[in-house]
Amino acid sequence: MVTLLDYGAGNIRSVRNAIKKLGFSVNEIKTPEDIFSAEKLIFPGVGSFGLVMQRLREKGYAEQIIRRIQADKPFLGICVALQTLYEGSEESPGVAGLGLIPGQIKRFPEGKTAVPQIGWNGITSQKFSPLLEEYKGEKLYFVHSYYASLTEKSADWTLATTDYGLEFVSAVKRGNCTAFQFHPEKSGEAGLKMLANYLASSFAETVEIRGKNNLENKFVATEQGKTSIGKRIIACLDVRTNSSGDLVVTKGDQYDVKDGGEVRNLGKPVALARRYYEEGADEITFLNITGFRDFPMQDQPMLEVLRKTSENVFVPLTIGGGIKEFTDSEGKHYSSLDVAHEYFRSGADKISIGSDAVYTVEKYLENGEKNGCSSIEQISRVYGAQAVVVSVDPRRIYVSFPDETGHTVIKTDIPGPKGEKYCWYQCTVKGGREGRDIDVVQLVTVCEKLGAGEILLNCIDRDGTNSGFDLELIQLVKENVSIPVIASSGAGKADHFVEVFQKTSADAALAAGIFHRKEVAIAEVKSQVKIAGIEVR
Ligand code: 1PR
Repeated sequence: MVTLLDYGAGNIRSVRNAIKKLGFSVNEIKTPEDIFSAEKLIFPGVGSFGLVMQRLREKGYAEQIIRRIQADKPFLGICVALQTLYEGSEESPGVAGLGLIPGQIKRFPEGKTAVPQIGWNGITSQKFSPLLEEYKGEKLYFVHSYYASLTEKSADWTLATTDYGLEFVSAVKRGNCTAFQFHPEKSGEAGLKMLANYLASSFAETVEIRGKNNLENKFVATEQGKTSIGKRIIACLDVRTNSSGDLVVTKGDQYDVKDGGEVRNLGKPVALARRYYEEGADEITFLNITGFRDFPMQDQPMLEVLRKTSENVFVPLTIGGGIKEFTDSEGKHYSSLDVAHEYFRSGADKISIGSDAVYTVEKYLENGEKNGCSSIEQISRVYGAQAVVVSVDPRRIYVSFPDETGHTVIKTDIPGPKGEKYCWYQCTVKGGREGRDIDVVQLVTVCEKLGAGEILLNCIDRDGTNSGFDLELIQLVKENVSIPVIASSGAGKADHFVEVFQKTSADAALAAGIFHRKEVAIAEVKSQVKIAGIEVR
């Protein structure tokens, strides 16, 4: 029996599903004392440092966690849970952490690497832990903007380190208390093995091998002695209801998903997502492409897709479509935070905002200031920037001269229909149906300011064409933001992935059609990318 510390924020469904998958049953905390008395405790930290600490204090959990760790009872913390063991964090100044490990959590410096770190990186072990047994240096999934630094005062806690612009502490351990900065429940088979080790080890065994500092077990992920983040390969499933009322995976050509008036049906969402997980996708994205019309809280099948998918898929899941505030027919108001909460509780790790981000940026540009009320701001404040993706649907607008428009213009190698040598990228809403007077640079820079953690960069001109990614668009966006950028639209062969990573600094590349139609396998993409000397999981 494993006890899960659920304090009501974010996606802990994946941890629960991973434990169940490994054959254990899951118990919930009912009273603060349960934290102390639990046989095995897992604390999956989700949300900002301040929010987590506030919830732990309000519920009377903080003292019990400290008591448990001081009594050396088995404890496994994940992500922000590792950070709460320290004295405080730059993320929430003035909020005290649990204070078991000396030191402050810091923010990754801007400029060197994209922040947040989102993706698969390695770990270098610094001492023995039964939890890392049989770990062969595979990459694990990280998603965070803040890190624990290596200091002399906290050195005896350091179990493993990772490199991301600098070397940081990616796992801590003292006695039976272990915490990981990465997400084992989102790290495929390698992560599940670590969870299995925790669940299988008995308290007595763990105590017995404590103190064994077996550096023979030390491993590093690269020959240079440093770990490095891989470029992510993402499978995307555009989902909508067809005329028979079934929820299907579809795929458009430049956003037109119909053939002879019928919605193209390329498979069932849950089964396809599982296939991509098993074939090695680093992430799965679902886009509810009629989300701008439908309201997700009434669109229960989509929530069910997430719930079912997360039972067997142990890599990150993103869901987009319809994330906005809404008033239902009975006058009940739902904030976009309510909608996002429902998605997170159903198994999503990140939510993706499309149309609503465009409207938000328009208002921001009109007023010149943040109002704190937009979906991006609200969700980012509660769940952290890393949980908020902005999905952009731009299209090229060609001009003959750069000063023909007030928008950011690029000189392009792909001339327009009348031989125009310049273009700007217009943002659209409602699944590309409506163009707005806002360009892609305005959109992404304001979204970053408002708290978005990642950009999913589609391109209507390339979508479904198999002609390769729009490299000019991708590099333009990369040059204007410091958050990670996912290149999307147009992949037609494995070489297109190599090209996008060689010619732009995209952090990930996403494709739909070629995977659905089985034209190229994910493994083939990864092997081509690897042969080109680019790091992948
Ligand atoms: O506006 O917040 O409700 O979100 C709606 C979301 O649905 C947006 O993220 C928008 O991109 C997406 N969407 C809406 N309509 C369509 C459509 O196709 N008719 N899909 C649509 C956008 C782009 C990618 C596609 C890549 C790769 N699809 O999802 O997977 O272009 O395709 P490829 O590899 O086959 O070229 P909101």
